[in-house]
Amino acid sequence: MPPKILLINGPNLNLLGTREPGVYGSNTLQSIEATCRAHATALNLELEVYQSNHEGALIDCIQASREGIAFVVINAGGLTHTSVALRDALVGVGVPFVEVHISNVYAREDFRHHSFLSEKAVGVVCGLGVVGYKAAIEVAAEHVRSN
Ligand code: CA2
Repeated sequence: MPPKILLINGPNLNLLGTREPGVYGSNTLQSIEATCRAHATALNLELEVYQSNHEGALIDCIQASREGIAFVVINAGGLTHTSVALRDALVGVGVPFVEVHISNVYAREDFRHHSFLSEKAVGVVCGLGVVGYKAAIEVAAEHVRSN
């Protein structure tokens, strides 16, 4: 059985491809998930995907990842900049994770420059669009093979 990794997308990322293409590109969340699944399969990983607009649901999903998930790739959306609870969940389950942002958060408003997750992440990718998700999956592949 290939190792399982989990891709989590947070609030409003279900709107990808419908609005703000100048900031977030024109790919839908479904197409990003399909691209990530194909990339994971090519790296002999199984990919589960989850998106929610609700902080508590995201925390439940992270807690459930204790069972059988080797690595998490997460774009927590706006909760990145506000949620101690999401950080606590990620630290609490102890599953290694990479933080992804489609846009370059450092080229945007100051409030996007701080992340409650980064300090606990294996690494952070931002500003690379879909490529950033693919890079995070490659990091997951390396990580599960070397740990
Ligand atoms: O760049 C990213 O991936 C973000 O995580 C996206 C979040 C934002 O709050 C973070 O600062 C950076 C927002 C997601 C909203 O996505 C939309 C997509 C299309 C249309 C409207 C919103």
